[in-house]
Amino acid sequence: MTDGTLYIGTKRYSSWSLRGWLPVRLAGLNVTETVIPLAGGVTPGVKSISPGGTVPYLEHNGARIWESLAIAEYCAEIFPAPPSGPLWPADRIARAHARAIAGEMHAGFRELRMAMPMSLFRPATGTCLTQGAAADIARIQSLWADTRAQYGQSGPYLFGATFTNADAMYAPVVARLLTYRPPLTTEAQAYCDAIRAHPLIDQWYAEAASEPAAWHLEKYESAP
Ligand SMILES: N[C@@H](CCC(=O)N[C@@H](CS)C(=O)NCC(=O)O)C(=O)O
Repeated sequence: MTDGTLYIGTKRYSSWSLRGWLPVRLAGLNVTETVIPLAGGVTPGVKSISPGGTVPYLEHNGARIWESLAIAEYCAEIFPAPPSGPLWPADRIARAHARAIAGEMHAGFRELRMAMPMSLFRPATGTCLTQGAAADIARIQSLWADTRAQYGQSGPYLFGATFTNADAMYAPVVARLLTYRPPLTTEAQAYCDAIRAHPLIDQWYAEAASEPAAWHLEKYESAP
């Protein structure tokens, strides 16, 4: 018997699902995971289950939460001190910065998200680096560098040794950069490598690799 269900989309493509799944797993919520194969547009199985019509969607002990950032906040609120470390930085100023950059990701970087959809195993040619995507990547590298310079001295993540909700919000960006391989600064590449090496990211990639071939969508699998 679990405390609820986390609904997510196909792991090889669903960037928002990864943003919700990470805090749920970091917090150690005892929930069943249901993966709904995405249709690559409107997915009837998602529309019928989620109040917001999107995944991730979490049902937990009576709470019904859609929107990845709301799931991240919920996890941090009910499990403020999981073994992996706090989901938001303990320091108030650092925490405000973490929420600002997480919010910037949740609300923006549309050009990057459109030009380079998350597709974990797609063979990439690098031809999809539009001007808008390049501008988004420049801003992301700058905010990563700024955050790490201010708060990241104790480890490889944005706020040091602990993988926080801010890292969870940017993990799908890392996945895109690893797939499409645009030019990156040495520091940004090191951050991407650290995120990819995290055990939960490794688990996500492994589970994505074992999804049924019938769930694969041709438009996200062929080289762009
Ligand atoms: N702002 C939402 C975005 C969620 C979202 O767009 N999820 C996609 C999957 S990655 C979705 O559910 N699409 C609807 C569908 O496939 O019908 C969040 O942060 O959770």
